[in-house]
Amino acid sequence: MTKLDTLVEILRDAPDEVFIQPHNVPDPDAIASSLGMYYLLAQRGIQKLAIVYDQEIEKANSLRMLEMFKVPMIQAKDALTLGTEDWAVLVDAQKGNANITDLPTDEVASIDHHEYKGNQGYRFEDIRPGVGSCSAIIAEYFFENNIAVPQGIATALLYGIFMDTDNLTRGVSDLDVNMFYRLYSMSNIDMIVELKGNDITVNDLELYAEAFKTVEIYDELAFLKLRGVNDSLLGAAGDIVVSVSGVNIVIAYVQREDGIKLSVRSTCAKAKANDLVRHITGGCGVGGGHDNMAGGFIPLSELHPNRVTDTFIKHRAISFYESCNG
Ligand SMILES: [Mn+2]
Repeated sequence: MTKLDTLVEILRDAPDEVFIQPHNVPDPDAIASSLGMYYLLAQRGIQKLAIVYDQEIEKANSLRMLEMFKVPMIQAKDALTLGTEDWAVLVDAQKGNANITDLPTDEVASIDHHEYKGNQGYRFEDIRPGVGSCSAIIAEYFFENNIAVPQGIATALLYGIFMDTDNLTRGVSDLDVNMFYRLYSMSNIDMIVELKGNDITVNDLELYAEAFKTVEIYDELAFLKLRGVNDSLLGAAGDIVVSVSGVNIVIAYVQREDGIKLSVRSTCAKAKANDLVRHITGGCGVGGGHDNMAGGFIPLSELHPNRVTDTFIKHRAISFYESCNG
């Protein structure tokens, strides 16, 4: 029995609908994984199936993906039939993480590549933190079960692997490379070219321009502050700054109404992104992720009124960095 067989067998007992749910503000890897999982489950006869996500899709390439691949995703607020009798299969996400809304559904399964959050009582879990993308895990489900991958889905999964591994350079595992290789010949590369040409909007460009002016460098560390609500740009802006010669660690953050959202990048083995973000948010927020990329959040209520946020973040990051060098 394959993993997919096991999952399908469990889902056959679903009392009502089965919702596939990626993390909030879905990125290309989350969208591709949801689409792949939707196809697999539909193909295996699971009916009453939908993809639901919370919040907004912000990035231009993610929005373009929805159109190009006709991804049947709906926002949680529009999922009128969603209720406690329904089941959810989480993809590219785990229950209890700061990046996913706990909807009324019963989360019966998780397929993910983020840091393991511990036993959350799923009936099925396939969580592989060593893999660079969730798309690679979903692609393996197709091949393991000899299910032909339609061109659109192959292309979406290829793009998901591409984006989450920063063009096969970040946190790449053998599985990412093998799946990339197998999907490549089935994919439509013109579509990838088009997606790459839809990375950012004109409005994003303005936010980037403003954010890059805030960059402060301290040795291998760089700080970047973004304005505005579109916090999905955080990681992308961080990726650009980490490519600056001499910079190996980036702390990008945005002050929102409800708190501070952080995104960390590191190409430095001794100062890992997940350890750094946990150090910054220690005792006042949540943080986690991979060695190379991580994220965190500090709620407004935890922010000390007499401590300037920028200074607080810089102080914590620098003290962590110095301790790694010490
Ligand atoms: Mn992912």
